Amino acid sequence: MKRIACFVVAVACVISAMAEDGSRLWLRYDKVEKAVVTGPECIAAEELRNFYPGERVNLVVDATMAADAYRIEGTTITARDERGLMYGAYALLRGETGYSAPQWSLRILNHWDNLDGSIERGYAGNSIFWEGRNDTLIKEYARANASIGINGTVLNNVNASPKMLSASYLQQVKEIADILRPYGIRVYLSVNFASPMALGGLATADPLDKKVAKWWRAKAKEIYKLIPDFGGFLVKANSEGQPGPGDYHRTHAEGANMLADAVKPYGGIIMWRSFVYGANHKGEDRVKQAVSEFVNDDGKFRDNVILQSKNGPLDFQPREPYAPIFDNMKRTPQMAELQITQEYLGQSRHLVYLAPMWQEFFGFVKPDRLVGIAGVANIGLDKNWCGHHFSQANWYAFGRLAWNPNMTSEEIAKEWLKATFGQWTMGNGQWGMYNEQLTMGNGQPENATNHCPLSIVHSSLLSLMLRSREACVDYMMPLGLHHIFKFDHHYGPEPDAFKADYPLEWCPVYYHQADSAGIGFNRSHSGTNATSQYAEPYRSLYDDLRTCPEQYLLWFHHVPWTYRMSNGRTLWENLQAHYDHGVAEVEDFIRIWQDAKPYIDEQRWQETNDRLLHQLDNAREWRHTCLTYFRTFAEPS
Ligand code: BDP
Repeated sequence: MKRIACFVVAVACVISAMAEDGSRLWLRYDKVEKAVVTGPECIAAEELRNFYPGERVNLVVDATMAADAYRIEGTTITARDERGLMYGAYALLRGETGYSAPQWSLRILNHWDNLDGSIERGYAGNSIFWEGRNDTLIKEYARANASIGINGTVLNNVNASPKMLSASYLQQVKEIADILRPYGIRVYLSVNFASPMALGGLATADPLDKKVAKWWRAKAKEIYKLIPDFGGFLVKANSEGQPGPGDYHRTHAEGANMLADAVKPYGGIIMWRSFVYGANHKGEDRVKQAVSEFVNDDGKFRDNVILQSKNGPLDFQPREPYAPIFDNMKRTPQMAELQITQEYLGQSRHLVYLAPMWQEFFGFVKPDRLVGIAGVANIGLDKNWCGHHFSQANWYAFGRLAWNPNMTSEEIAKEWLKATFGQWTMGNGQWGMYNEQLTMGNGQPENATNHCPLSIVHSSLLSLMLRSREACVDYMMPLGLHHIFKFDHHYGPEPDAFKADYPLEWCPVYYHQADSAGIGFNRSHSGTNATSQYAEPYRSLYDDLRTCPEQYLLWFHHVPWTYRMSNGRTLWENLQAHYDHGVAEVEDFIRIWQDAKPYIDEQRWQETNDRLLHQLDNAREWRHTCLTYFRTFAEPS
């Protein structure tokens, strides 16, 4: 009886299958034009007047409130200024109440967009900023970011063209900044350290050369004249062929401080990246090099320099232990760089929800140790912005975690699903869709006696998202394996790859070290001793094969194929089981998606389904290629 009742309610709520291309993201409010809004005329007022379904909202300015914070009591929003009111307005539209303040004042997207319009590691079409620039889209982009609290954006690739700082491009930056400003978003630029030579005609870019420092000061002045609230520079120096202070035997601190002095009078900052390897510490285990490179600079940076480091010590792998540089730089403000674009997690072809991965990181590097957060954007000119409809969830999750890293992955996914796919708001505040055949995430048919079917669909999609990252780890590189991707494009497996003319640090065989004795990279005290870079208790925990968490096992240890794992089975058996599980998970995701079909609009359902089918093929390819190759060592004939 209960089932039937739910069915009737839900069917009544199913929307007609209208064409949906995903371009509206999570901002799918119905235009109601109902509320009378009192208070300052601003973005908050505009959004609420258009979309708030209640009768009245009061916007109150209170100068004693913290920056960006808001308080929602009933339908009164209080904040320090219009920006806080704007964040409060989007929160009210989400259904929030109470007080909220962001964890960090720097919540920044990093676009790896090139001036020719292409995007490094972009999987959703060309740049919205360069070449195909589209100001309507840029405004929508600003609004989407504002709705989740993002307040800064770096407009160009860290592998920066010196042309970025030419007068004609700076004029374009000004125009973009003018569009973003009302939404509280500041603009930053990546700079090429050798710009004074390439652009200014100087003979050197030595940071201690007076003419070089003068050139940067003049450039800063020119920028701030155009863009008074310009945020500052992001710098990739002496990394992967980029120029830097090391070219003149200067330290990172000397390089960063020279730039910091140039922007200091205007309140600008320098975000200096620690992603450096292969220069001064060539030959050393790559995951150790950032600490080796930077530890002597600790405490030597100006106070407007922030060291920006990737969450893991290698490079945005599906799973890495946290980067020990966060333990080692004790007197340097630090930011974490997360990658929203799924370079190593199936790009825009796999459904992988990244919030669980980022939360894992915050479990080790507590948010209060950081002064800001950056996310490498996954946005391009594709109709749905991110290539995959579900990749929008990663942009959303980044913003929400940048505001409040204590939110759970589940809370964020629920919010996003509701805003993106939940057009059915039920009277009791529940939302969802109904399908009798739906199964719970674990594949067990749901029992009608304990769940209303509405919540079954809800929990199925939620469960799919929450399991997706672990599934990806399992079918790609379980148990601490890493970087066994195909060369260059990082999509698909190539465990046997070794190219003599490439740096060793780019070769999969260097990372998995499979041989007849076992598999894994010995980074314990008997190996490269990378474990010594960690603070306790992790140093000891990771160093000992018996206490190392199994999810990092092959990251830190070279382990015999016959090694008995905690479940009593051998390493080789476990490795195979992980690959099998990863593939089985994707099969289940497809079942869940099939069952949701009647309740999702046609276009988004079909496009997501096509990608899921492709994901399954790719997951099977990973399993087959990796296990076939590893078997030659584990089970020699
Ligand atoms: C790697 C990317 C490369 C980036 C580099 C970086 O493969 O394209 O330029 O990181 O972060 O993940 O600088």
